Parts: sequence; C-alpha cells; structure tokens
Amino acid sequence: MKTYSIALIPGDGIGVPVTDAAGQVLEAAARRGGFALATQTYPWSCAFYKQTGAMMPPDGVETLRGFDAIFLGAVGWPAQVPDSVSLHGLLLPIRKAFVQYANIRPHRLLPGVEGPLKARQFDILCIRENTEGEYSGAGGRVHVGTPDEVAVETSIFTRTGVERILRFAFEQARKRRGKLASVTKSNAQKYSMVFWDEVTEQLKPEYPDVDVTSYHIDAMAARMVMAPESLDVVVASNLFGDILTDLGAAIQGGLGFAASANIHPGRQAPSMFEPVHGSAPDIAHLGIANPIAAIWSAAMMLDHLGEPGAAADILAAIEAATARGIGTTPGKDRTEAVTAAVLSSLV
Ligand code: GGG
Repeated sequence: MKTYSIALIPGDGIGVPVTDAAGQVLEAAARRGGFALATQTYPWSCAFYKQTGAMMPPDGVETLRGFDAIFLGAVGWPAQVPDSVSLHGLLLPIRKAFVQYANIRPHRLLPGVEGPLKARQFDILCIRENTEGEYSGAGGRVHVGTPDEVAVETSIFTRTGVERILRFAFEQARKRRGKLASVTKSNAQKYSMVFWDEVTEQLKPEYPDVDVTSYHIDAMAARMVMAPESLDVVVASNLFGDILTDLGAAIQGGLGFAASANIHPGRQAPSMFEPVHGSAPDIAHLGIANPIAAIWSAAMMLDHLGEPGAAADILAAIEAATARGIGTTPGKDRTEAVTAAVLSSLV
C-alpha cells in the first residue's frame, strides 16, 4: 500500500485542535482511498521556544527534509513570544529552506456560507510569492532606544524569484479560466514593482492564451470587494499577497474557511500545507475553532501528493457539511461537531 510520510506541526493556540481535526479527516480519506499516512508530530511552537530558546531545533529543517509533506497548524503566542520572533523562527525559514515559492490560496464561497458580499459566484485563486520580497528578513536597527534610532527593512526582488512566481501564476491561469491579475504598486514603488510589471510584460508573449492585466494593490483591494466575480488568478508579492488573502478570506466568510498550500513546484523538497489563519489566542481554549480551513488545506496536500480522488472526497465532505449549515457561522458549532459532520461523509 502506498504510504506518504507527513510531518505534523500543530504549533500554537487553535493550530492544535484544527490539525487534530484535519488529521482525523486525512485518516478517513486514506482508508477510503486505499493509501496510508505515516505521521510524525513535532511540538515546535512558542511553548517550545519558552523551553529551548528557539522555535525549532537547529536541525529542524533537515529533520523535515525527508518527509513527503509538512502540515502546519498556526504559529504565534504574542503574550509569550513576539510575533516577529515566532514567525521568523519557524514558518518563514521552512518556506525559504524548501523553496516553497508559491503560496496558493483559493477563495470561493462554500455552500451554505453567506459571506459579507452580495456577490455569490466568485472563484479566485491567489498566488502569493512566498520566499522573498518584503519578507526577506534583510534589514537592521541602529541607535536602538535613542532619538536617533533608525530601522531599515529591505525588500528583495530577484529576477529568478519574480519570474518563477509569475510563470507559476500564468500556468495556473492557463489551467483555469485563462485570466491573470498581476498586482503591484509600481506608481509609488518605482524600482521593485516597476521591475515586477516589466517581467510580467516580458513573459506575456509566452502565454498568448492568458489574458493578463496589471493592477495596483489598492485598486485590487477595491475590486475584490466590488467585483470579485471578475477575477480568476491573482498573483502578488509576499506582503501584498498576505494582505489580499486575508481580504479573500473575509469575502469567503472568514478566516475559518481560508486554506493554503506552500508549494515547492520542483518537488525536490517537501511542500507545506496550512490554514491561512493564525493561532487566535482569544478563542484558543473555547473549542470553537473552525477546522474547515485546516481540513481544506489537508485536501490540497493530498492533491499535491497525487491523490486527487481523496482530495475531491474531502472537499465534497466539507461542502456537504456546510450545505447543512454546519461550520458556516463563526463560533456557532464546536470544532468536534464540524469535524464529525465532515467525517460522516467519508465512512
Ligand atoms: N497558519 C499559519 C499561521 O500561523 N499564519 C499566521 C501568519 O501570520 N502567517 C504569516 C504568513 O503567512 O506569512
């Protein structure tokens, strides 16, 4: 029987219950699909940081390298560890080390989910550059705590990095409805974003079947609210993609529905799957975290691993649950109730 090795990092807060839910669903889908999952759990988190002084061990990345995929819950517990430390200590190093340069985030309304917009029929695939740009971590501070203090944070855009994410987005558009929106702020950011626009123009002739339009980030934010049905694939830099996909999550009904995949397209290293949401300390102990984003991310993982049938089964099970009104309203249903509803379609 085919067995896939999965490194599971529940992380902090609601990362723990939602990865548990996703794990139960993955097991059920594997049984049904005739394959197996060999899961190894790692306790890397802010609690781990408090004990050891690091978010993961020095050989953490090497430990993960041999797995077929990584499944992550959420990172962050700001009351104990500054968010900048936890993010740069776990999630961002994994994305960079395994060159998971394509962060894929689907935004559409599940059956039974109202969402805040009148628009009902949008289906957007956001592609976020995931390894450089504004989250490159290059910078520093001098004269700290004095009136002369200076903080510098440098965005890094390489031709390799920009070209590969744009090519990935063109390919995705080609597989979908053939429309690509490339997002920058090239009127204000006259080096990096003008460069991004230029690379988009340079690649255009190679994809004559894709209708590509460049937008400024502010105009795209408005469009995602006013005319989301006009969008197909949206590609943006690391920071812009991070922000736009929280907006995407909002229009699909909330962060509890927003799934994501951090893909290493070359497949020489593991890809990582995670819900878009963070650790949500305010609701972490209430038992009401919506596991749908994590379960949908698990479906994306199976699709990536070569089990599209099992992935489709999970998505259908999510849709059957939400169509019955389960998991559709934030805080209404308990995590176990939503998980049980999804599992009931996978027996
Ligand atoms: N589910 C992973 C998580 O904790 N996300 C919260 C977050 O702030 N992520 C930052 C990022 O995606 O760059």
